[in-house]
Amino acid sequence: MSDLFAASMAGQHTHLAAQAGVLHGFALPFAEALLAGIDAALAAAPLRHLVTPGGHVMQVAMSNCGGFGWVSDRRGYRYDRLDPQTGQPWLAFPEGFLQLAGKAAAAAGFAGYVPDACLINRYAPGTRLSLHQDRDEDDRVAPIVSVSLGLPATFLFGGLARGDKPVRVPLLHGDVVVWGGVDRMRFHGVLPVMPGRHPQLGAQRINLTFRKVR
Ligand SMILES: O=C(O)CCC(=O)C(=O)O
Ligand SMILES: [Mn+2]
Repeated sequence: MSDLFAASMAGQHTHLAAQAGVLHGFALPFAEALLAGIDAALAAAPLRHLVTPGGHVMQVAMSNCGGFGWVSDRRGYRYDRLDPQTGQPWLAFPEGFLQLAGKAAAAAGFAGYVPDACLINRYAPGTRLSLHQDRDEDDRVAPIVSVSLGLPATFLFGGLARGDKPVRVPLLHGDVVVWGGVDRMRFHGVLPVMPGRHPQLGAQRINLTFRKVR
């Protein structure tokens, strides 16, 4: 997609469902702060490929910041206050993270959003994320605020049943997807990221998903 297209979409919202939508370009004013924060978070807790309970190595490389981090191993999926790899707490939300998440949630109709976790996902070209629900959080109503940085991607946004046919949502650097309330438990995923180079991030897509765990 061209820069012209990206610029023409910035500031627009795409409605996905009653309580879900895309805020095009919403994170662009925060991009510099987000990239600095991601560097700091990854210096404390390097990206790693987690193992699923079934023994598969995940394609997406992951880390976390905030009060809780999402982790997976042979024992299951869960949130942990400590990085199992270092035994240390995850880096507290860097500058700008809570502000962006709160403003994006408010723009999508969820006032007063205060997340306590941020999963950092790194997609190399060819990497996908299969359809799933975010279901390890105690709070199943507060929104997920999902920020796209770097290479474009196609987000799949499905229904409340795994078999519901998902819509394909093109996402660019700076786009934010928000889903909560009655749409909080919708299935979603990401198609394989196409090869390319992003001016700031190079050959990768980074996604931040903010969640309210407790
Ligand atoms: O990368 C994305 O856009 C979605 C990530 C996601 O669904 C997750 O981390 O649970
Ligand atoms: Mn998810």
